[in-house]
Amino acid sequence: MEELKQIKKDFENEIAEINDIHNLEALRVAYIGKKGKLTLLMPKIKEMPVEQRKEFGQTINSVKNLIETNLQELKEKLENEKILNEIANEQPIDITLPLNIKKGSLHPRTSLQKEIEDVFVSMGFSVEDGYEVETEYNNFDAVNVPKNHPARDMQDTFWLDNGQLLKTQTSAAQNRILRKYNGPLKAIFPGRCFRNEALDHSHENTFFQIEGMLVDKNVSVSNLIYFMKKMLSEVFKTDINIRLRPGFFPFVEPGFEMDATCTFCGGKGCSTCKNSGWLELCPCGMIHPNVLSLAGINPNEYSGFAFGLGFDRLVMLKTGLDDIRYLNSGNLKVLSQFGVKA
Ligand code: FA5
Repeated sequence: MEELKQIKKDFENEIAEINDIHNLEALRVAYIGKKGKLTLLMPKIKEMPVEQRKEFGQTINSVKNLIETNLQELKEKLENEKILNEIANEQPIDITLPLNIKKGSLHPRTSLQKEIEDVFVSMGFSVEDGYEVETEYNNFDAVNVPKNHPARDMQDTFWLDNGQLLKTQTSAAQNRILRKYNGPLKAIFPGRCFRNEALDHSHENTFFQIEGMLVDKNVSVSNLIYFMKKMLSEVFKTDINIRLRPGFFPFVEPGFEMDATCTFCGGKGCSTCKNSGWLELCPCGMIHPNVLSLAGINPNEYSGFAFGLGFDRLVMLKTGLDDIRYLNSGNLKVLSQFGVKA
């Protein structure tokens, strides 16, 4: 019992000196570890006279409890102190400081494309992909422009050595998409087009079109007018009127040029619309029966409309940019004025 009392006393003296977690662990091992002072006393119970065992057993247990409780309390205290210390020494963060991070923005073409896609998707259209390198068949033959037809000369084509070409129009994807659905479909397919043209403020050799097709039973020109009017009104956030004039494209019959009320003067007449009140926006028409047949769709059962929006020109109208060449220039001074934060 004397030894036990001494152990308790020693422990209390030693723990009072401890101020870090490593020494605390060493103290635990020294007293209640496998070969600790208190642990080694335990077997001695058996050597004692029976009448002393009970008292000794209770005392050794209470000393053990006291040691464990003291160790646990100090451990928690030291751990808390460590955390508070770390917090106190942390570099303060000033959340009011300006961040010197230059964020990019979406190209005006990209943000308008997303807007237009959203409008069409909300009307049940899917958004399809086209290729940039295309076969002569898809770009011309499959859309009813046979070899040696003068209509091929309307588009100055970049030919590749292997006989393929850089697509001159998004219409090059028509055949593939018509085959994919093989019947009713509503799809738009934006894409980059290439023509070997002389450049000016409204002509690029690399430009974008957004093409659309709707195929079903009994589709008429009024469906075409409805969807185009709806799309333009959403994009320009105002009611837009459109009108159709006859236009020739081998893949539509009848074919049209579609004009919209000038977004700058609201139709009154200004320099942008050359005082006509109208802006030429996009060629369109009812899909030619040959185009449907070439894609394996029966033109007696199905009809449809198609349009090919000159997308860069729409971006110019929306942004007020007066030269198409800015759009491919990478000129951040110009482009960042219209960018939508990504
Ligand atoms: C076509 O490309 C037809 N595939 C469009 C079409 C689709 C008609 C479906 C009917 C049905 P066009 O060559 O007119 O048509 O070009 C369409 C639009 O692309 C033009 O109105 C113009 O806005 C734009 N575009 C054409 N060439 C250029 C160019 N070099 N630079 C910028 N935009 C151009």
